[in-house]
Amino acid sequence: MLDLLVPPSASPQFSDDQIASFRESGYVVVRGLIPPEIIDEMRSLTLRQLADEQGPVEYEAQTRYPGAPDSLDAEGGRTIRRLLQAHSRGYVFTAWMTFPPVLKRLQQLLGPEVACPLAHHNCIMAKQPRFSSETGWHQDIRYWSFNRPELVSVWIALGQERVDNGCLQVVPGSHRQKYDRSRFDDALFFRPDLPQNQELLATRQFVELEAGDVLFFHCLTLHAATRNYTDETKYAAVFTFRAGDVHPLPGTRSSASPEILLPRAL
Ligand SMILES: O=C(O)CCC(=O)C(=O)O
Repeated sequence: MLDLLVPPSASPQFSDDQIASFRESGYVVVRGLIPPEIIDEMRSLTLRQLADEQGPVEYEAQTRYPGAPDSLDAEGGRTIRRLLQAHSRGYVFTAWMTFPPVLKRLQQLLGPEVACPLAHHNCIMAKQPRFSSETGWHQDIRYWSFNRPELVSVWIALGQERVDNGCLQVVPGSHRQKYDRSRFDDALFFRPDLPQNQELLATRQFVELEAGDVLFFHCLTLHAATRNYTDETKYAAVFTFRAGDVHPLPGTRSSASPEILLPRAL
């Protein structure tokens, strides 16, 4: 059982400036939010399950992202990109959500009732050196179906995230703009070939992280990442959260899986 007591050094909640920055930019980073013992356990489970190819997984070839092998049988096609269903892989992938400095921050962004849909993210991203692909510019909400686009994703770095190993890139303030459908391609990636889009993408920021750092980002924030150009795999655990009055639409993939309801704020 993990000891989730707040270490004396941990700041218990977002400052007003951090909340304002999240509302303005669509993301905020908290350094060292997740204690090392939680990160170590997440990382060792990840390494073991990756080595055992413990399913369910998504392979590089299945992403169909630029640079991915053409098929599962092509060289590198069965390189694991995502360990899916993180919550089923070890209690640590659930326990961290009730770590008070995390729960409090989720409630500051989403209100007193927070739920974690298991249908989206809920995975460990692995970006392996020999075979990894480019994730194009997108908003996470594109394949999700909720009554309001008010969800926050949480990206937990399980090791260093740098420009050269394919850290996340985000466009500050992109969650506050409305975009014509024509600015996205058929797969709902934001088209980097359009001059109007290029102007916006030129303002991107690279989100470099250390193990235990956490990126909170809005489901409408445009983000992307390159492949991993180093010789070490990059790992991150990623989950999404919704407010109490944001509901998955019936009959969609978003409502097809259960959710974890987090303890309510008093
Ligand atoms: O690490 C990456 O390639 C980004 C993944 C991503 O943005 C996503 O799965 O929504």
